[in-house]
Amino acid sequence: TLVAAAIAHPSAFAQKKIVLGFAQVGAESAWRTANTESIKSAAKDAGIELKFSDAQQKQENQIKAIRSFIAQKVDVIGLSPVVESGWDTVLQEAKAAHIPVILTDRAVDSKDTSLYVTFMGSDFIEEGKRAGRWLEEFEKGKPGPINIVELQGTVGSAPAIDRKKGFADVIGGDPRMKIIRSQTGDFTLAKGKEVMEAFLKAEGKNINVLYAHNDDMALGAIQAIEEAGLKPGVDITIISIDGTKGAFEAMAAGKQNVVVECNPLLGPQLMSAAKDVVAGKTLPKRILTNETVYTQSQAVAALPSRKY
Ligand code: GZL
Ligand code: ZN
Repeated sequence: TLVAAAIAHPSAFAQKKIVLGFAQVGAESAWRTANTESIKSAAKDAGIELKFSDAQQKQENQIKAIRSFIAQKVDVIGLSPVVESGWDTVLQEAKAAHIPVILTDRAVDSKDTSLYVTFMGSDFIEEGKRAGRWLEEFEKGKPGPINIVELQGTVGSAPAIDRKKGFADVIGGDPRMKIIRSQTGDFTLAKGKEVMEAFLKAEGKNINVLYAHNDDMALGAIQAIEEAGLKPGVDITIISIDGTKGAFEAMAAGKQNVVVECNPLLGPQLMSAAKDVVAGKTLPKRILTNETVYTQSQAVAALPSRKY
C-alpha cells in the first residue's frame, strides 16, 4: 500500500523543505522591523526553512551573506539591496551556482535582468509623486514662497533616489515651491532629528514644509521642531512615506499632515514566489505592491486596522 511504500521510502514522499536564504538590509526603521516580521512569520506559515541575515545597512555584509547562502547550497536567495549598485558580481556567482534570486523591497541597477527572477516592491517614484501631488493640493491658491526641507533616505538606495526624483518632478514646475535644504537622515529617527536640528538652526522660521523619505526620520524631525518651540503639522507641514503606526499617531495628534503608504508586508508574496521558482514556474519580472495615501482626517479611523 501507499503507506507501506511511504514507510519504506520516506524521502521519496517527504516534500523536501525549501531552504530560503534572505539577506535583509538591517533594522534601521519601524518599516524594516515590520518587513522582517512579515518574512519570518510567512516562512513559518509556508513551511519554508529560512536562513536570515541582518546586514546592519552595510552592502559588504549583504554580499557576505549571499556568498554564505551559495556555499550552503540554499534553494532560493531573497535580497533587499541596501543600495542599488554593486551587485553584478555576487549575483553572477549565485547564477553560476544555479540558485535563483528574488529581489524584494528595493531594486538593483544591474543591466542584466537575468541575474534575478523577479523584483517585488513599491514604485518609489510614484510614492514621491504622491507626496508632491498632495502638497500641490494642500497649497492650492496660497501665495509663495513655499520653502521645503527634505530628509533623504540612505544615500544610493533606490527609495532615496526615486522618492527624491518623483517629488521634484511634481513640484518642479511650481515657482512658489523651493527645496531650500536636502540631506540624508539614513532612514533613522536619530539621524532625522539631528539633521532637522541643523536645518532649523540654519533656516529657522523660513521652513514651511518638511518632506521626509520615511516616517522614522519625520518622527525625529517632529521632536526637533517641538524642541525649537515650533508646532509640527501647523508651523511646518509634515509629509512622510511608509505609513507605520508612528505616522498615524503623529497625524492623530495633529503633528503630521499626510503619509504616503509603502507596504512592508512582503513575506507572503516572497514565500509563494519562492515555491513557484522551486517548482520551475516563471514569475513576472516585476511584482508591484499596491498602496495608497492617508491624510490627517483619515488617521484616527484608520489607526485600529493598521497592521504595522
Ligand atoms: C522602502 C524601504 C525603506 C522604508 C524605510 O521600501 O526600503 O527602508 O521606506 C526603510 O523606512 O528603512
Ligand atoms: Zn523500494
